[in-house]
Amino acid sequence: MKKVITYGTFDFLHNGHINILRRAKEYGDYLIVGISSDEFNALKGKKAYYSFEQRKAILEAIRYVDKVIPEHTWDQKVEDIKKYDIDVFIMGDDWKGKFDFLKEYCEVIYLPRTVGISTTKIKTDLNQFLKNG
Ligand code: C2G
Repeated sequence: MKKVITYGTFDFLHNGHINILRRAKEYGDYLIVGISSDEFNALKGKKAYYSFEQRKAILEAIRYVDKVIPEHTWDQKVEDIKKYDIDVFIMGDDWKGKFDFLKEYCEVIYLPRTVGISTTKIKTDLNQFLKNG
């Protein structure tokens, strides 16, 4: 069984998230997603609207996702890759190059981001919508 892993916050789930999860699954048979804990989000300078538990429940409902694990630190990826016997590590290309050190343990692939959507854009647009009705 070919196993794939990816990581992220996945707040305000949108089509960009779905696109990367769908494409990541195409590289294997089993997709694990490491979801950033609320504490790790703070380290990333992010504050998610949905809690870790909520984001975990949402991700577990997606047909491409086989298992969700917590992401607590930047350094856990090597341990996760070994623990879950991962063949392919996938991230959006906004991270291009940042995880090349994992090539020692598995294939590392950066996929093009989905243009025109982001959690930040959703928040900005929603604010505008609420102001203008
Ligand atoms: N993504 C995408 N297209 C978008 C938005 C996001 O392909 N329009 C991808 C990102 O490239 C990432 C994944 O969706 O691979 C999750 O994005 P975020 O939730 O923003 O995750 P991030 O904060 O980048 O956390 O250790 C890695 C970090 O946890 C990644």
